Amino acid sequence: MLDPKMEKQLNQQINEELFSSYLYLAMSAYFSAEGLKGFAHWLHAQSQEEQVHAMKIYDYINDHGGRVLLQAISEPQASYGSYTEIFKEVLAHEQKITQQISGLVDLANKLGDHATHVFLQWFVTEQVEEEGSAQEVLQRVELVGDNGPGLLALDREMGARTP
Ligand code: OFO
Repeated sequence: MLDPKMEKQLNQQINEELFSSYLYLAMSAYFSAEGLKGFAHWLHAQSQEEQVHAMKIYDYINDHGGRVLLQAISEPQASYGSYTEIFKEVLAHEQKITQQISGLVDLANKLGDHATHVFLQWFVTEQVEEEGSAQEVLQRVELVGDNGPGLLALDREMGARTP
Protein backbone atom coordinates (compact mmCIF):
# COMPACT_ATOMS: atom_id res chain seq x y z
CA MET A 1 0.00 0.00 0.00
CA LEU A 2 1.41 3.36 -1.02
CA ASP A 3 1.80 6.08 1.58
CA PRO A 4 -0.60 8.93 0.65
CA LYS A 5 2.32 11.41 0.45
CA MET A 6 4.14 9.16 -2.01
CA GLU A 7 0.95 8.54 -3.99
CA LYS A 8 0.39 12.32 -4.31
CA GLN A 9 3.94 13.00 -5.49
CA LEU A 10 3.89 10.09 -7.96
CA ASN A 11 0.62 11.42 -9.38
CA GLN A 12 2.30 14.82 -9.70
CA GLN A 13 5.20 13.15 -11.55
CA ILE A 14 2.78 11.53 -14.04
CA ASN A 15 1.66 15.07 -14.84
CA GLU A 16 5.27 16.27 -15.19
CA GLU A 17 6.08 13.42 -17.58
CA LEU A 18 2.96 14.08 -19.64
CA PHE A 19 3.84 17.77 -19.75
CA SER A 20 7.33 16.78 -20.95
CA SER A 21 5.68 14.77 -23.72
CA TYR A 22 3.48 17.73 -24.64
CA LEU A 23 6.42 20.14 -24.57
CA TYR A 24 8.54 17.98 -26.88
CA LEU A 25 5.58 17.43 -29.18
CA ALA A 26 5.12 21.22 -29.44
CA MET A 27 8.83 21.56 -30.25
CA SER A 28 8.51 18.79 -32.84
CA ALA A 29 5.60 20.63 -34.48
CA TYR A 30 7.70 23.80 -34.52
CA PHE A 31 10.53 22.04 -36.38
CA SER A 32 8.06 20.41 -38.79
CA ALA A 33 6.76 23.86 -39.69
CA GLU A 34 10.37 25.00 -40.20
CA GLY A 35 10.94 22.14 -42.68
CA LEU A 36 13.51 20.43 -40.44
CA LYS A 37 12.02 16.95 -40.38
CA GLY A 38 14.99 15.30 -38.66
CA PHE A 39 14.78 17.54 -35.60
CA ALA A 40 11.00 17.08 -35.66
CA HIS A 41 11.47 13.29 -35.70
CA TRP A 42 13.97 13.37 -32.80
CA LEU A 43 11.64 15.42 -30.63
CA HIS A 44 8.62 13.33 -31.62
CA ALA A 45 10.48 10.21 -30.46
CA GLN A 46 11.40 12.05 -27.24
CA SER A 47 7.75 12.96 -26.73
CA GLN A 48 6.76 9.30 -27.05
CA GLU A 49 9.43 8.26 -24.54
CA GLU A 50 7.94 10.65 -22.01
CA GLN A 51 4.57 8.95 -22.39
CA VAL A 52 6.26 5.66 -21.60
CA HIS A 53 7.74 7.27 -18.46
CA ALA A 54 4.30 8.52 -17.41
CA MET A 55 2.76 5.08 -17.96
CA LYS A 56 5.47 3.36 -15.90
CA ILE A 57 4.44 5.50 -12.92
CA TYR A 58 0.74 5.05 -13.73
CA ASP A 59 1.15 1.24 -13.69
CA TYR A 60 3.26 1.37 -10.53
CA ILE A 61 0.60 3.32 -8.61
CA ASN A 62 -2.13 0.92 -9.79
CA ASP A 63 -0.05 -2.18 -8.98
CA HIS A 64 0.64 -0.95 -5.45
CA GLY A 65 -2.87 -0.28 -4.29
CA GLY A 66 -2.75 3.43 -5.05
CA ARG A 67 -5.14 5.63 -6.95
CA VAL A 68 -4.14 7.41 -10.15
CA LEU A 69 -5.55 10.92 -10.35
CA LEU A 70 -4.85 12.72 -13.62
CA GLN A 71 -4.49 16.48 -13.63
CA ALA A 72 -4.68 19.14 -16.33
CA ILE A 73 -1.59 19.42 -18.52
CA SER A 74 -0.18 22.94 -18.94
CA GLU A 75 0.07 24.53 -22.37
CA PRO A 76 3.61 24.28 -23.75
CA GLN A 77 5.50 27.17 -25.36
CA ALA A 78 4.67 27.23 -29.08
CA SER A 79 7.44 29.29 -30.63
CA TYR A 80 11.10 30.01 -29.98
CA GLY A 81 13.67 32.63 -30.92
CA SER A 82 16.27 30.16 -32.17
CA TYR A 83 17.02 26.46 -32.53
CA THR A 84 19.66 26.82 -29.82
CA GLU A 85 17.03 28.21 -27.46
CA ILE A 86 14.92 25.09 -28.00
CA PHE A 87 17.66 22.70 -27.02
CA LYS A 88 18.71 24.89 -24.08
CA GLU A 89 15.11 24.49 -22.93
CA VAL A 90 15.23 20.70 -23.47
CA LEU A 91 18.35 20.45 -21.30
CA ALA A 92 16.98 22.77 -18.60
CA HIS A 93 13.74 20.80 -18.59
CA GLU A 94 15.55 17.47 -18.18
CA GLN A 95 17.62 18.95 -15.33
CA LYS A 96 14.38 19.98 -13.65
CA ILE A 97 12.98 16.45 -14.07
CA THR A 98 16.18 15.01 -12.56
CA GLN A 99 15.64 17.20 -9.49
CA GLN A 100 12.05 16.02 -9.22
CA ILE A 101 13.12 12.37 -9.41
CA SER A 102 15.74 13.03 -6.71
CA GLY A 103 12.98 14.55 -4.57
CA LEU A 104 10.90 11.41 -5.00
CA VAL A 105 13.87 9.22 -4.02
CA ASP A 106 14.42 11.39 -0.93
CA LEU A 107 10.75 11.00 0.00
CA ALA A 108 10.89 7.21 -0.49
CA ASN A 109 13.93 7.09 1.82
CA LYS A 110 12.22 9.27 4.42
CA LEU A 111 9.15 7.02 4.40
CA GLY A 112 11.20 3.81 4.45
CA ASP A 113 9.41 2.89 1.20
CA HIS A 114 11.91 0.40 -0.26
CA ALA A 115 9.67 -0.74 -3.14
CA THR A 116 9.28 2.81 -4.48
CA HIS A 117 12.97 3.46 -3.90
CA VAL A 118 13.85 0.48 -6.12
CA PHE A 119 11.20 1.46 -8.70
CA LEU A 120 12.68 4.96 -8.96
CA GLN A 121 16.20 3.71 -9.69
CA TRP A 122 15.22 3.17 -13.33
CA PHE A 123 14.35 6.86 -13.57
CA VAL A 124 17.59 7.91 -11.86
CA THR A 125 19.57 6.02 -14.51
CA GLU A 126 17.33 7.22 -17.32
CA GLN A 127 17.87 10.86 -16.33
CA VAL A 128 21.64 10.51 -16.74
CA GLU A 129 20.98 9.39 -20.32
CA GLU A 130 18.32 12.05 -20.95
CA GLU A 131 20.53 14.91 -19.76
CA GLY A 132 23.48 13.49 -21.71
CA SER A 133 21.63 13.31 -25.02
CA ALA A 134 20.09 16.80 -24.55
CA GLN A 135 23.55 18.20 -23.82
CA GLU A 136 25.02 16.48 -26.89
CA VAL A 137 22.36 17.85 -29.24
CA LEU A 138 22.67 21.35 -27.73
CA GLN A 139 26.45 21.33 -28.29
CA ARG A 140 25.98 20.32 -31.93
CA VAL A 141 23.28 22.90 -32.59
CA GLU A 142 25.50 25.60 -31.02
CA LEU A 143 28.43 24.44 -33.13
CA VAL A 144 26.45 24.57 -36.35
CA GLY A 145 24.81 27.93 -35.56
CA ASP A 146 23.34 29.59 -38.65
CA ASN A 147 25.34 27.48 -41.09
CA GLY A 148 22.69 26.17 -43.53
CA PRO A 149 24.53 23.11 -44.92
CA GLY A 150 25.69 22.19 -41.40
CA LEU A 151 22.14 22.48 -40.11
CA LEU A 152 20.80 20.25 -42.90
CA ALA A 153 23.50 17.63 -42.23
CA LEU A 154 22.62 17.67 -38.52
CA ASP A 155 18.92 17.45 -39.39
CA ARG A 156 19.64 14.28 -41.40
CA GLU A 157 21.51 12.81 -38.44
CA MET A 158 18.69 13.65 -36.03
CA GLY A 159 16.24 11.95 -38.40
CA ALA A 160 18.08 8.66 -37.97
CA ARG A 161 17.10 8.33 -34.30
CA THR A 162 15.53 4.97 -33.51
CA PRO A 163 13.24 4.40 -30.51
FE1 OFO B 1 12.87 13.15 -20.22
O1 OFO B 1 12.42 12.46 -18.56
FE2 OFO B 1 10.97 11.52 -18.34
O2 OFO B 1 11.51 10.90 -16.72
